[in-house]
Amino acid sequence: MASLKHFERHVEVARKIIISGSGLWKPPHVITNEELVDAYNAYAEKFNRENAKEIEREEVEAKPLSTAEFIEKASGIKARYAYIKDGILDIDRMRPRIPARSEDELSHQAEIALNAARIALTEANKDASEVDAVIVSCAYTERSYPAIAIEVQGALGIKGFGFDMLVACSAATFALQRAFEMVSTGTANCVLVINPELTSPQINYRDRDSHFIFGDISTATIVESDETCKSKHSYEIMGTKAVTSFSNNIRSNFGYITYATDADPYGADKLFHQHGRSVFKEVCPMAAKHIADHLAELGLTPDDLKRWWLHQANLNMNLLISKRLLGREATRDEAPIVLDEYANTASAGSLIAFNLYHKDLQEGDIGVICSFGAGYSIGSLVLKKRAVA
Ligand code: CO8
Repeated sequence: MASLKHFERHVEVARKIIISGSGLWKPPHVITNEELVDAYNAYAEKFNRENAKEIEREEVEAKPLSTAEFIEKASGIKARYAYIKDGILDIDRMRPRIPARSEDELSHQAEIALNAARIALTEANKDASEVDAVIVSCAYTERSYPAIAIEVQGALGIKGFGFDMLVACSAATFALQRAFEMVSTGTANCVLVINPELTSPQINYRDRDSHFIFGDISTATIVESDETCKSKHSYEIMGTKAVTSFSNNIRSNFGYITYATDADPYGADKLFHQHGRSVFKEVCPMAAKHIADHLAELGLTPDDLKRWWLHQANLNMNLLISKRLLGREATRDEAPIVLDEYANTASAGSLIAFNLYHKDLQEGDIGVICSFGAGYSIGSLVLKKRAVA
């Protein structure tokens, strides 16, 4: 025990762990609320026409209509990016038409992972040869193995190791915590963490309650020590904190067991579904307490934060969380919102906010990256800006 303490102290003194670069890649296609609602409503009206008799006999429930006004007011979302738009708005399909790729081709998810990774490497002023571990962490991977991370590692010519991990909305923060630990203990010197959130294939565009929530995106982050860091903008990771608590309120039952259970592999329960109101009510206090506890452990208070890079699921959730902690709603400058343009991008949301809103911070400014969502899972990293090089 004594030697472990000594080791921890030694690590603390010897190496500061740094976020030295980040990358954000946006898909080329945008879908506005209006486009999505028009397609959903055309589908719902067709369904209701075709099932008019059953609906009248109360054997089938009529599909309710969606509105763009509701979506923006309830969530703050105005649009989202789509990796492939073709097929999503086709009311006879309502899912993207993603071309299958052969085993000899780069996979879709590795491609978008690489797009963000290359930007992060440039921002960190790093060559791929200086990276020695790759983590691909997101809500879904398009296959079980070989890991997408190893495919990316191969494409970039990185020596070392890579692995995939899934933690739904907290995949990015949990992976950054693993990277922090790896660099702290010396199992890796420079870790590339990538979040290729290809959510569109898992969205039920026929479900009025959730058809608007998600968008596709890819983010990447470089974690290394101050000894190797040579980037202009860098952040010391002051501390990390993770918590999970089981809940059925957000689920996707898609999985390899379906082949053996004879369940419908394309059933609605295999796609994303949730009890959104319950999630809202339960997760906001959990996330607020989590941030308060994490700051207290570091001898800080919410007033010490210059920036809140919060998970981007719902504008009203973020306002409520900041109000609980500050006694007032955080301003957009303090807690940037990217939901209007990007929608909910699963684990990447807080990292999009970080990518877009960090360079203006001054040396010594403190911020928190915090994710919250399915699991439930909550993850945070408290960062301190270093001198601009
Ligand atoms: N248009 C018009 N009206 C609607 C619509 C719509 N599209 N949808 C619902 N309504 C109606 C409802 O029927 C209801 O009507 P009534 O009052 O007559 O019953 C009324 O509007 C209010 O409905 P809700 O109470 O459901 O509305 P909310 O104010 O709660 O807003 C939200 C719904 C926006 C979903 C909100 O509850 C929310 O954002 N909750 C938080 C959810 C959350 O954070 N979830 C995390 C999910 S992400 C995650 O964990 C990662 C998963 C992995 C990624 C998955 C990729 C696919």
